[in-house]
Amino acid sequence: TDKVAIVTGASRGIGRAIALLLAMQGAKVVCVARTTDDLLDVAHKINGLAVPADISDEDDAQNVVQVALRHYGRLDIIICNAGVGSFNLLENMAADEWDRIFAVNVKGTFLLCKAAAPHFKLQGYGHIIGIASDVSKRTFATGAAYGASKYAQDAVLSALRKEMRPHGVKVSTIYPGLVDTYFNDSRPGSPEAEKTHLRPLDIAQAVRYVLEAPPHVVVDELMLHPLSQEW
Ligand code: NJP
Repeated sequence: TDKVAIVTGASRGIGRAIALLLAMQGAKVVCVARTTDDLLDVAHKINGLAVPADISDEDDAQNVVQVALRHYGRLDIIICNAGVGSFNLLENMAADEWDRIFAVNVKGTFLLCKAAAPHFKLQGYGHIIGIASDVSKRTFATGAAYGASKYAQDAVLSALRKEMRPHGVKVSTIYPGLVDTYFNDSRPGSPEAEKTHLRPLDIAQAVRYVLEAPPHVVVDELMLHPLSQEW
C-alpha cells in the first residue's frame, strides 16, 4: 500500500513492533516518541520519518500531523499507542504521578485524535487505532491511576467512534493483556516473560487484522491475552 501511518510510542515495545510491521507491508510510517536516539534507530530501519514529540503537548501533537501531511502529502492511519504506567496503593500514589499518567494516556490520545480528525473528516476516510488495555475494562489493587487513565482513554475513543462513523472514518480499540515490553521500567526478553506475556508482534498482528477489514467493516474492539493470564 501507499498508506501513511502515524505511530506514537514507536521507539520501543508495542509501538516499535507496529511501526516495523506496517512498514513491512508497504506503509510509510511517521514514528513518534520523546527520545530522539531510539526513534531515529527505528525510523532508519524502516525508511520512515522520525518526529520527536511529547504527545501530551498540543503543539507537538498538531505538529506531528502537519509534518506527516507535508512530508508524504497524505494521512491514512493514526495509532495512539504511547502510554505510561506505574503502580502503587492509592494512598501512596503521588498526585503528580497521577497527572503524568493521565497526561500521556488520556490527553495524549485526545490531542492526536483532535489533530487528525478534521483532516480525516474532510477526506472521508481514515483509521484511528487506540492501544488501550484489558484494564480499560477491569480494576485491580495498585492500579487506580493507570486503570482510571485506561478507562478514560477507552471512553475518548468510544465517543470519537460515534463522531467519526458518519464521515466514513473508522475508530478501533485494541485491549492487550500483559505484553513483554519496557513498560513500567521492565526489561523485555526474560525466559519467564516468554511464558507469561504476549509479545509486541502479537499486538502488531492484531493491528494488521483490524486494518485489513474490508471497507464496509469496522472492528470496534479487540481484546487479546496470553493464554496463561487469568484476568
Ligand atoms: O511500553 P514501552 P509498551 N510522548 O514503555 C513512548 C499499553 N499496554 O509498548 O517518549 C510520546 O515499551 C515511549 O518513548 P519515550 C500501554 O498502556 C501495555 O508496553 O522516548 N511518546 C515508548 O516509545 C501503552 O499505551 C501493556 O519514552 C511517549 C512508548 O511510548 C501501550 O501499550 C499492557 C510519551 C512506550 O513503550 C504501549 O506500551 C496493556 C509521550 N509523552 C497495555 N510517553 C504491557 N506492556 O503489558 C511515552 O494492557 N512515550
